[in-house]
Amino acid sequence: MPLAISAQDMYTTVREGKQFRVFQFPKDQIPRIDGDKSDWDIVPESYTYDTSWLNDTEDGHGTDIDPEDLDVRVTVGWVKGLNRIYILYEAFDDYWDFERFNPNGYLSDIFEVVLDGNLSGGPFIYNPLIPEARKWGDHPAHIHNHLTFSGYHAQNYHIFTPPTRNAEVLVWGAQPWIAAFPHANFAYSYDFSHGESGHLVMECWLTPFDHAPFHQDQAVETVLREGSFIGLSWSILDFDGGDRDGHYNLSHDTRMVMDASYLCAFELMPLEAHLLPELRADFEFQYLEGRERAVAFQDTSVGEVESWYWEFGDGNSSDEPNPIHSYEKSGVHYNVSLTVSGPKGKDVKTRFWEVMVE
Ligand SMILES: [Ca+2]
Ligand SMILES: [Ca+2]
Ligand SMILES: [Ca+2]
Repeated sequence: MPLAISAQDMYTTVREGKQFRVFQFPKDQIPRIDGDKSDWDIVPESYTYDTSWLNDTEDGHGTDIDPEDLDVRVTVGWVKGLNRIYILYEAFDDYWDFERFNPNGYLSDIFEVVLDGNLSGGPFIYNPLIPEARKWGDHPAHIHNHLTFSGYHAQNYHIFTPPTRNAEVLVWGAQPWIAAFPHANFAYSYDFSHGESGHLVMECWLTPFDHAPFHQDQAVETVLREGSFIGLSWSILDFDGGDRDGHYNLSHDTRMVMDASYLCAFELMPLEAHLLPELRADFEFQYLEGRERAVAFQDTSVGEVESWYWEFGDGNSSDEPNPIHSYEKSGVHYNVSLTVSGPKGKDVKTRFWEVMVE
């Protein structure tokens, strides 16, 4: 179950507790990762965070960002039942820089994304318990910190825009495997060369993790649930042919790149009303422990329902919204049906052979 606390309780400093939103795609309209953004046309504009949400808190631009220098739009989505965060990144840059190499190993303009699937918060690059780990190099403390701590409970993706040398991502952490398919998937669309201006589209999915260690087989994905929150932020590192020109970030605090307490709270939203059917019958059920052959049925229909009619498959029926039914015979599988009626008509859901009483 989602925790019954608000994002405000969890993030009191970042963006004054503002709750950002993740759009839910219906399962028959999942975005195709192909660089064509038309499958995002169903997303209302209110889910898109443009340049006006950013602040360059390190390189001097502040919130006074010249759209002739950099202009971006970021939209985030999810699909109920899949542990994936979909991102659409649309950007204009006056100088796309993708032939550079700097001593930190960053190639090209960077769209830096940090994801904390289970809102653990806290530092995730340098362990504050081992201050020596802040020193680069082959100091044993640094190596130990890197392999056991960096990116473990929150993950930092330096996404190249555009890809360079066939690389899409540099993972700042000890788990480069998180950027490989099927944990992630990237596609781009752009028509410019190094040093030119132009528009770029990048769409991707990333997998959220409760923890993602060096050893992939010990990783635990975050199970995404409607109404719960993830930690997420991004920063655009804009290089325009020289030193870095900007560190434009959503958190308004560049500590976001290494400390998950500076991420923003994003809520996994339900489907927008216009994407829901007018009426669709559905239900779930649960076997009640300690009560022999008793099954609790729960209506999960979509749309306005005025009356319910349950057929339990043994000749008995009920017109309660959420009945509990005790079967007489065990060792049988039952076909259970729920018929719902409302202003938009009538609909029925049958679960064939799904209710089996021991
Ligand atoms: Ca697409
Ligand atoms: Ca620029
Ligand atoms: Ca640039």
